[in-house]
Amino acid sequence: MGRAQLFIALVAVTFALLTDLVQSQPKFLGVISLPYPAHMNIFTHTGDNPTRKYSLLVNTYSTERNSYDTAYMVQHPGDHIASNFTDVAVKSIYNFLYWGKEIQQIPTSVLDTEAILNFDGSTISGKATGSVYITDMTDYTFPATYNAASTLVPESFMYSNGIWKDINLINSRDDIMACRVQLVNGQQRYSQFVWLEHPRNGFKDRWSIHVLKESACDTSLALTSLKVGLLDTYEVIYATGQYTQRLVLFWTSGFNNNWSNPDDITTGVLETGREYYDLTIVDVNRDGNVDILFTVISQTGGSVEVYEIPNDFRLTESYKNHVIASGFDSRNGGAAGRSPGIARAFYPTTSTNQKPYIMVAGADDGRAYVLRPISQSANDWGYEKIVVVDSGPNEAVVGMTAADINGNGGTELFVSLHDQDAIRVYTFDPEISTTL
Ligand SMILES: [Ca+2]
Ligand SMILES: [Ca+2]
Ligand SMILES: [Ca+2]
Repeated sequence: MGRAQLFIALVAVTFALLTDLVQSQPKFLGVISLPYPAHMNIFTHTGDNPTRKYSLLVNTYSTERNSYDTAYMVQHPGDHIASNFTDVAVKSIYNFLYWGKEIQQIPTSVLDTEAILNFDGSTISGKATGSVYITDMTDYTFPATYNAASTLVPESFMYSNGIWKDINLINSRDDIMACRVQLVNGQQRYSQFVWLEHPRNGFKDRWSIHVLKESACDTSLALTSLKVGLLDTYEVIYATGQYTQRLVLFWTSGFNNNWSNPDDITTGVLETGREYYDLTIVDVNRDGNVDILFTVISQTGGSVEVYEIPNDFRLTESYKNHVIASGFDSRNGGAAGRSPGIARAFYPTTSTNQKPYIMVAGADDGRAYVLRPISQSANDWGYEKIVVVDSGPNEAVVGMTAADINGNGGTELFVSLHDQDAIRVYTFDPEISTTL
């Protein structure tokens, strides 16, 4: 090998290493400023313009008693990368929240319009009456918000998230399923698996709340459909309990997957004794079978874990557990501090023919993480744990979400720094040379 070839070889190796680095550590793009940002999700608009396709939904919370919180939409951030988001429009959607939890887009098919679903409720005095808000975005100037969980006598339930599903198959309108909790002196009084019935006369009427299972779940839930043998397909819901300290599944034997009769629903218990928080269903190791991705939150030693679902999902002892990240410690010093928070799968680029990365909000440890699979082998559950940002101890990082907001192939990652009134934006676009 001559000098020139050696030089080219070295450059090629260095470039390969750098490229690898680019994929691991996203580049910082800018900051969107708004007070107390927490949970976030992407909102997808109809229309073809790639830089106007996405907006960012942001929930907020203040820990002050009797205070109200606001939900925001950061409009079309993909149009504002050049200015580092200094000129992005931040629209207030609703400002009577009690500690915003998950905020998510309602599929356009449900209400035939752009709409947002929002959950709240907390343990703070004066902020305990949680709600399930539906916001009709037909008129962006004056969005209209309805509480699907309102009752004649207000009840103190905390709601975290929910799923849409036509549960009773009667009016072919999608209903909402959720897990909710009522606390008395910090202890759970009720942890309920419920469904909220879409009113016959449209979503602006009063919704009825039906309890499906008591002492069941209180935080996250996700729906999937699973085959058993060649012929049988079941709808299955996996759910977490932070207060029940149970990780459970529900399935229905109701006709045509009707979930409205509690007697048709069987509960399976996967695990007990830890605080189970976030849960999604995704094929983590890309072997063709969906898995349960969930977080176990704790003051010390929190973790991100996966359960592989066996051929017959009802055999709870046959689920296979993999801890993919551990050692999450709350650094806020308080007994209520927990880490991590949410863990969600995403792709750093448009190539989806590989294992997804996992974003992990550290919650009370003040950090945001990305877990990068160290190999593409379905049997390898190893991940590199990358700290995207560390906002410091005594601070909270609750929200993370991602999308390619300018349509150029590299994914942008949003991280909310609650105590810095800042949403930091990063990109996995290898062509952007801004440094972290
Ligand atoms: Ca229905
Ligand atoms: Ca899998
Ligand atoms: Ca991009």
